[in-house]
Amino acid sequence: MAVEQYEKIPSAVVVSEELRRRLHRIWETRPGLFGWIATVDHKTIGIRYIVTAFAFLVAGGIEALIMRIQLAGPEQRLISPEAYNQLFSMHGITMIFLYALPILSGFSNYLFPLLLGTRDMAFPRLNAFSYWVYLASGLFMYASFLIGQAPNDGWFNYAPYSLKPFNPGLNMDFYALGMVFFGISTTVGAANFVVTFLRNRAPGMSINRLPIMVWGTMTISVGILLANPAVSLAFFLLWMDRQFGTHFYDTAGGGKPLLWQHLFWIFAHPWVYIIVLPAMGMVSDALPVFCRRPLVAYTLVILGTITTMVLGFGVWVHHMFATGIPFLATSFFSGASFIITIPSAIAVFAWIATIWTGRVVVTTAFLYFASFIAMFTIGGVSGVMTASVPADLQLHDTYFVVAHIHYVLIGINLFGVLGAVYFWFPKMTGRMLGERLGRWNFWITFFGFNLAFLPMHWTGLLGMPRRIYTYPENVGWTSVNLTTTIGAFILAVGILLLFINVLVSLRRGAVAGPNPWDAPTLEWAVSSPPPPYNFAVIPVVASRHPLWEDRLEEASGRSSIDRGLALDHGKEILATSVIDARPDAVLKMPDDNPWPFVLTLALSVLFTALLLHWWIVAGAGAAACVLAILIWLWPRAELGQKEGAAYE
Ligand code: HEM
Ligand SMILES: [Cu+2]
Repeated sequence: MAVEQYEKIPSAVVVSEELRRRLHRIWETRPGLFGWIATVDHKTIGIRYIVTAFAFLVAGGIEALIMRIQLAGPEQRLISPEAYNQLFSMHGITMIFLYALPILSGFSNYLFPLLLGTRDMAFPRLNAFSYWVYLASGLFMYASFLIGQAPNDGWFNYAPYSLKPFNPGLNMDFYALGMVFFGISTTVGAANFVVTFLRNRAPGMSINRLPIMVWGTMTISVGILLANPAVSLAFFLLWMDRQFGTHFYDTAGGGKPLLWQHLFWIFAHPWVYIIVLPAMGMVSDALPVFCRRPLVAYTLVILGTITTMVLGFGVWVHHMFATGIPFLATSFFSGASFIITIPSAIAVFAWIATIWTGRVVVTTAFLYFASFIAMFTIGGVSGVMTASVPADLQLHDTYFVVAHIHYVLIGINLFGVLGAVYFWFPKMTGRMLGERLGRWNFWITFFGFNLAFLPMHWTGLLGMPRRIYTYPENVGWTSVNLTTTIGAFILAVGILLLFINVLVSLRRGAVAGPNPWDAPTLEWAVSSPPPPYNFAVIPVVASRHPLWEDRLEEASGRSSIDRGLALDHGKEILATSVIDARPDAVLKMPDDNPWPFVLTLALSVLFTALLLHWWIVAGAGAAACVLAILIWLWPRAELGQKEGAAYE
């Protein structure tokens, strides 16, 4: 719909203080404990996700540092082999599940409605629920440390070592049930992103005008919905094997350990793209701001994002080259793994071209994004090396692979996220992060990371297997390991500086104003931090860069930000059509609601009881869940939907 047409709508109003006050009253979360538990504000939930994910990053980081002290020299006896097993397993689980995805969900939750020009996510209560379940399932898995029985078979948890005869404690049960629990959070979260993407955009924000991170999150959300069932099933079957003596994975009863590997990796390879694509999206949106030009090859980058996700479902067997599967299968999956580098390379070239043809403003955020590109490339190249079967048979289960995963995960996820923190912190808090401390933070993190992980490629080539708690003196692994340990501590100091910067800037940072970076997208059109209702009137979008329309020629008209629909008869947002974002209907949004929290408590009781075999309590927990869902979903008169006829 053209903006001109939209402006003729009789009900469009100009923003006024009166309107702002009214919207504030409608959208504000109630104060006190009730409001804290019951809030459904996507901004609060987003920040909770980010803070919690950083807390888990610190936990996972401490686990890593303990491992690195143990590995600093040969024949050390700081921790027992069993403790080492639990540490590397919880480290991987924490980083992959409790940090890497949730941190991105945090940014997406905070930013989605702001980027899309709306007032909340499609399902605000589900959003609160997905956060609470994430927190509860994370604490559930971490509770295993309290009884000294944390998961101890690595994050990929191969059978048969995970089966009862070899692993009689509760370790595996914590992981198995914890992952089924956690899967609830990611599934409902993903559904929420998909629907918000499809139906809750500002009028005129057609799908070719969306920020890339929105596309990235949408793509991985579909990926999560397809991948998650495999892992929930895998862990459920494992739990059955362990509790009830079924034989899915156990060879003695005719089961197949390889079934585990297939189910796990058909989930987990897509997952590694799931935890990087939104970070790539954030860089695609934020990097161009510091190059003072739009991203090069917008459409190709989006197609590359989608292609990566689709191909990501067809390469899982490259984790299983060493299992003795038929030659034909290895060739196919090797080929597929080579092909998947093409769409990622497109993004890399697009970023480089954007820097190349832009006018670069060097900030801490920019430094993170630029180094992200370099490390992405290093991690990508070591990945292609392992995609070749003969090379992989040498490299498999050595430290080379550990170097590779850290280059991609820290390089893409962590560095992208750190840049994003510098970029969006002003929006979230109203204050700038200190640039001076920022430079220290960046250079120390960057140096520490590379000092730790670059030599690790050699550690692997020298033949050091991963997941060993110590090594003998005369095999030539000592100096590389010592270097890695020193690098790891420097990296930790770098991250610490970020936290210091955040704490200092929250109090004393320069006041940001709505758009400190002179950025083009809608979140920068509102105050920092944004008011509870985000936009006083629903904006109308005429181009991909609404705030740069005065200097770019791409817009057919002008976006309208202070004149539009007020939607102030209660908590209301606009539903728009899937492709062109034409207004469809006015949706009534739910108020603060404690039931997502209560349902999470009931689920926690259920899972804890299953863990401890308290079957009666488990039954009660399940009944409580049903009850909580019923109350939550009970139809209420005030939550209706108004037909949008008046807006056509
Ligand atoms: C302070 C930074 C970090 C250090 C020093 C570090 C160090 C380590 C070490 C020593 C291992 C165990 C290797 C072994 O014995 O096999 C490991 C494994 C692993 N790390 Fe990290 N790591 C760090 C950050 C991260 C991050 C940010 C991620 C992901 C986002 C990550 C993901 C993994 C994974 C998936 C494994 C494999 C676990 C397994 O074998 O089951 N790490 N890391
Ligand atoms: Cu893979």
